[in-house]
Amino acid sequence: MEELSLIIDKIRSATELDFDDGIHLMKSRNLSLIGALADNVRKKTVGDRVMFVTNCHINYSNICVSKCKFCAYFREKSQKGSFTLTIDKIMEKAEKAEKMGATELHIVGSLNPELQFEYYEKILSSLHDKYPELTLKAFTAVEIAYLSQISGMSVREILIRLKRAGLSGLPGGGGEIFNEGTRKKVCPGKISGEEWLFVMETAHMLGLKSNATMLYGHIETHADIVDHILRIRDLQKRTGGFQAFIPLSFHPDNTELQKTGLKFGPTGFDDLKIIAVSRLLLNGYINNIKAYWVMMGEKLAQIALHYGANDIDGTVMEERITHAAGGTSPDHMPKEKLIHLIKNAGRVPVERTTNYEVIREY
Ligand code: V47
Repeated sequence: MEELSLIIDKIRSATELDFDDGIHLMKSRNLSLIGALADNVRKKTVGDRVMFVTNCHINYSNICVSKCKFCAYFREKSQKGSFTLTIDKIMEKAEKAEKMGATELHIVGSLNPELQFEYYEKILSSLHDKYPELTLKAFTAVEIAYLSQISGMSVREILIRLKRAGLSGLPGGGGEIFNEGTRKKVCPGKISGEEWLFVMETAHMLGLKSNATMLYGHIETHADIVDHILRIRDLQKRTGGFQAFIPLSFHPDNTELQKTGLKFGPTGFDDLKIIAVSRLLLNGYINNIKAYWVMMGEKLAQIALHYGANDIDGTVMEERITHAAGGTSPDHMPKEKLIHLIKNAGRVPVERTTNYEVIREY
């Protein structure tokens, strides 16, 4: 308790926490206290509602030149299991999702050198024409930067064209960990943290909202984690364009990092601490902290609702990235089950739109 007393005073007086406070929190083993502090901030900021979305993930391809060392999802074109979906196939998946009541399509894939910009534009325009009610949250900042690179258009032009084709906003993927040294070790083929933030800033300036993620539990340090969250906070102060922060719990199975000797991902203790520290560091700037049940597991994601999280993501319907890396959660979750998990945690389930408008309170 004493070790955190200065931080407790700051939280009580609504003073912004700084880098050193973040390190202090990360080093502390007093999870129950940190969790209680975060839970209290959560209650004051967003109350007892827990948000979820009826959504469907569509992965259009897994053929990728980035070859990140934490990723078990990508394949070479010649490898067994490689795939690229046709527009027709994507439409089929969207039809199924719409029939199941989805309000959001979460569309991400890979850096596939055989696909041209027009393919991405066509995905959006075809979906938007046929299903104008569906919100299209598509393509990470990394994919946007790649499209700029292969097409010669600026990031801004790419985003303007995709927005015109039906893009509503960007998912938060590809953030990984911003620190240059660590990033070079885990994803040397990917854009830098600065570039990721630049794409997000450009999107926000164009009125496209986005999420932000952080991949943790691999080789990063406490300083990397705090630095990552604070850089997101800094951008949020300028744009206000991030809707949610989503810490992603690393799954090592079938990854290059596992082959280099990294046997284990984060523990449950780490998962809950990161949720709580995220809530405390982002307090006043990003109101929605998401416990992504696919990566955390449904039971821990439920507990995370008492450690600062107020969002549990959605029905998902078809998940490939975590499952390729040994994830054991189901790849979809019926709405009724999400409602049950939230109610059982003593919270009020609220189905939301992608942009956090209330659809229905249960
Ligand atoms: O960018 C890849 C991560 C992300 C592994 O914005 C891994 O609403 C753990 O960003 N173990 C994609 N994580 C998922 C993502 C996401 C998910 C749900 C909601 C939203 C949103 C975004 O998954 C990648 C990468 O950071 N990832 N491999 C792995 N082995």
